[in-house]
Amino acid sequence: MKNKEIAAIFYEMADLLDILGVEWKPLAFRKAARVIESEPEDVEKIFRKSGEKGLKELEGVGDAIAKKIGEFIETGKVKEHEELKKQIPDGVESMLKIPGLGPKKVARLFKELKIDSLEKLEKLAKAEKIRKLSGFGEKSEEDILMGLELVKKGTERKLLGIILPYAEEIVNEIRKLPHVERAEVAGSLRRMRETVKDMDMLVFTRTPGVVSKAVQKLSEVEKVERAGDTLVSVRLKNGISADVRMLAPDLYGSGLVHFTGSKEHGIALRNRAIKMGMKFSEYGLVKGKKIVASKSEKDVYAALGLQEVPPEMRENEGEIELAEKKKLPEIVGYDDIRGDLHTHTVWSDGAHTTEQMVSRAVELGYEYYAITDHSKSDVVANGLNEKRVKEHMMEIDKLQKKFPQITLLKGSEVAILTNGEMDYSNKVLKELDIVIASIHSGFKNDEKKMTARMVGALENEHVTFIAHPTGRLINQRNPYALNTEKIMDAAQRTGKAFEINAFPSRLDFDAKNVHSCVERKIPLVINTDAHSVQNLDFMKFGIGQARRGWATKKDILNAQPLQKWLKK
Ligand code: DGT
Ligand code: CA
Ligand code: ZN
Repeated sequence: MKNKEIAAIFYEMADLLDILGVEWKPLAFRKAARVIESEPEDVEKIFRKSGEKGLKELEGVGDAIAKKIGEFIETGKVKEHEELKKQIPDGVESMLKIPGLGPKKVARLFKELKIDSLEKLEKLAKAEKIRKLSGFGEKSEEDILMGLELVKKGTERKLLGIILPYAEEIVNEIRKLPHVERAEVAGSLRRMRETVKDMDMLVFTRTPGVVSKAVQKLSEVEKVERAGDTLVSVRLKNGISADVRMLAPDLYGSGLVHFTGSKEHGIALRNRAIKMGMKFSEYGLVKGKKIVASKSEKDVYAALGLQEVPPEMRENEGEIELAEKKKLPEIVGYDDIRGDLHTHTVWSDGAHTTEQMVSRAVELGYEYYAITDHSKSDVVANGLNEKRVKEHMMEIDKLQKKFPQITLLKGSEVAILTNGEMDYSNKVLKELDIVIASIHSGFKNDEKKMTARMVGALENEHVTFIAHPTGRLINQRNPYALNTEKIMDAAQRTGKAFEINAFPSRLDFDAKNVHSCVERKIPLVINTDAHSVQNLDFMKFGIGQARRGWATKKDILNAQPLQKWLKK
């Protein structure tokens, strides 16, 4: 059904005509768009059956518009639409997304200030150039800047840690629908990319039509963008889009391989299939008319002469060559982590008591668990002075008696001060089982200084590892100016580890840096940096990045028994 697509074109034409200052026509296009998008009958069917005459029976559809609908159905395009787009840069059109900026204002910004992109709009608003136009004031400038933030947020890729749990919930709902045999998350979510554009889901069923309708009615669906028997595209209530594809159960393997991607990995597989005289798509690996493999991912890879590649490695970065030689690394598994080494409690800025956190760690089946509240200079985080460190240690000793099934480690997340010194003296550090070194201040130091601070911490004999080494916050803050080569050299020299922080907005080190550490044999630890009991469940996102960086169990200290690596 093309109704939605046609409506979208007419809406866009109305906007473009508005910007050009054309009168009346935009109104007519908008009216027709509204009628067409809510028309239950397939407009294409009406046209095929009774031509433009049939279309004109729809309200708001006259000669001119009926002609354009016909043109779109026949050619997939509307010529006038294409011509309008040529007259107005995309950036000008995108300004319409800013709340409060209508076509008239956008037209003036374009004509009078030559603003043709959101970047230029932001620049001139910040330079206080817009308030000089008549009809715009200081207030409109502020509104524009605020609106720009909103628009930017809407186009940003979303955090894996926020979207994956949501997607898993929806897939579980789908699994409960009648006629659904299996359902899975696919796309970048399944590959555990740190951010995702949208949600891709696959549903395996023998009656796609029935399932399609049920999916459209799920309570989380806000708007159905596209509905068919192979694909339902929806916008969910949290603002993210989801593509749900329906496939026959026998296509479980080929469907998953195709829609997990990445695109680059998929292209490489298809080329390989062609070289072997076959064709690959979601409908299977096919030779002539015979389906060679489609039921499981393993079957598909095997028929291509490959080991099964874990989803997190499917980026076409050398994994196919390794899979061909049967030399894929055995990457760390989601059940391999034996303890969390970076966690907080109410003693500093955590939400839960030490006992509540430890109870959850026991439930998670950990062998060991480190409590690492902030050090004294982190005043905003209610860091502990030396006296409170001692008191907290006594509490941990008591809890250890209460929870003999887990080894509790006394730790601290110790600030690396701007002068390069650690926030506690060596005498205090020596008492701790785990010393995490973190940068929480002086983010604007230059590269030389920042690198020196980090290297200094690595050279301190009591430090166990560096937390969130680059300091980046996804979509919010860039990494500090830091020479990662140099700090990796220092870690190699001192035998120290780096953290893969699993907190959704951090994921730091990222997969690329993880891979460098793996190549250099620098040990890693994966931790949640939990500030609440719920946060302890973030572990899998960190493991996902470790897997994306090809880390094996032996690259990860906390995937190994304590006595294998803890020197104290
Ligand atoms: P995203 O959405 O940007 O976070 O990343 P993906 O990988 O989920 O990309 P998406 O949603 O465009 O497509 C989902 C999967 O479908 C993708 O991983 C592989 C497959 N796919 C999509 N477009 C193409 C294509 O043009 N060629 C191939 N081979 N596969 C594609
Ligand atoms: Ca996707
Ligand atoms: Zn922390």
